[in-house]
Amino acid sequence: MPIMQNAPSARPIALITGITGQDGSYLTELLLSKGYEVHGLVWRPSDLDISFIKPLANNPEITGKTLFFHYGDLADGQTLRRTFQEVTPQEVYHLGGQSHVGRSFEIPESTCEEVGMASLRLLESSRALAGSVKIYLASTAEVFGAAAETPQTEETKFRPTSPYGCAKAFMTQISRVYRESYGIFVCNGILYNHESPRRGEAFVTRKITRTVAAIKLGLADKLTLGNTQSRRDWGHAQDYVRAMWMMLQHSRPDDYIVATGVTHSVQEFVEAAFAVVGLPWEKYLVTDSALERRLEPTQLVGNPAKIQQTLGWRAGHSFEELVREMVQADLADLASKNAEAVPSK
Ligand code: NAP
Ligand code: G4F
Repeated sequence: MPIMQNAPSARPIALITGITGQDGSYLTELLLSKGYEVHGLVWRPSDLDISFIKPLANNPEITGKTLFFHYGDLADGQTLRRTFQEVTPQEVYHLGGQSHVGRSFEIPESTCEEVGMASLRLLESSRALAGSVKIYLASTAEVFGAAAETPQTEETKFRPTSPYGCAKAFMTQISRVYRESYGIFVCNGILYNHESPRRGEAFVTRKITRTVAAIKLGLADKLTLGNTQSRRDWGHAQDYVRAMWMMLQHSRPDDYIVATGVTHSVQEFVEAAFAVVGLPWEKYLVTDSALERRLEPTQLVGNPAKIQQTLGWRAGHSFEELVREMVQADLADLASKNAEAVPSK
């Protein structure tokens, strides 16, 4: 995939880190549909071939015209600064970095480096840019961890329970310092779990829908999970990337909770997913304590009143619609891959 430099453009210019991830791919589609020129920081070139950005990256009507890729690691401050200077973005959406909470216990140093220090590097690169740049930072409900109150608001105290949550808390707080000290337009979206057919398979919802689809197609015979009593406030990624864009269109930079305000347990997600394919969950669900985390956040549920009242944001998908969409997408994907694997007579 060639790396393209941007030509002078009348379109608004956005730079996305983590463009190959779940949110990055949906955000790219949203911004392109709004007439933006989109630049994506790609960490590993091979990602373009396997990520959900591939259809756009392979479309000659888009790539090199309104969509451009730049290779760079978030650990590399030089590259980050150079990319900023080449692209001169008006809006930056910083979505890149290790995003798995459980994994952050295994690789705490690199998680804190990618999530915490890389965000500081990005703020420094923005400070060096002449002109105004608006920045979105991907904060998370994990900053609340052992939550001091339920539901959480923008004022709730940070009490993270994972290395990932600590790194995101640092990012959120240092960016507030930069906003107040240097007048940088930076917004933190404190996002609760958001899912879609593009969710990574290591996260519980996609693990469930992928395995349920595989069981339905006769490709698997059990679903093994850790803590099924754990509850999450689950929304749809497409609604949440819309919230990111809305934050940067407002006249004043601020931080916003993005959540549905409703929780479901992992067990409820499992039951809903098996109901889509008409199979009894009791026959297939197995729990394994080795998959449980050392420490879990308690009662993570967000109060989205501020973003609803200030920006007019609303979630557009129900829990049931989300589960159905994910199961059906996995059924279609696995069925087509399976058909490819079996030579036709
Ligand atoms: P994701 O699918 O895991 O995407 C993360 C992206 O970052 C991927 O493109 C990944 O590339 C890239 N990346 C990882 N390490 C990098 C590095 N060192 N340098 C450059 N890029 C790197 O995550 P997501 O669900 O889209 O979430 C987007 C952001 O929102 C993340 O920062 C996440 O922590 C945060 N967030 C997510 C949720 C949620 O429920 N989804 C909620 C709150 C906050 P590879 O694919 O090659 O690893
Ligand atoms: O799907 P999960 O791995 O997501 P988690 O830990 O809530 O983190 C996600 O949401 C955060 C926002 O709240 C983001 F900041 C973060 O980047 C990420 O997107 O786990 C959800 C729950 C946990 O309680 C976990 O213990 O599911 C439980 N679970 C039970 N069995 C499992 C499994 N999680 C995973 N990944 N795999 C299991 O087998």
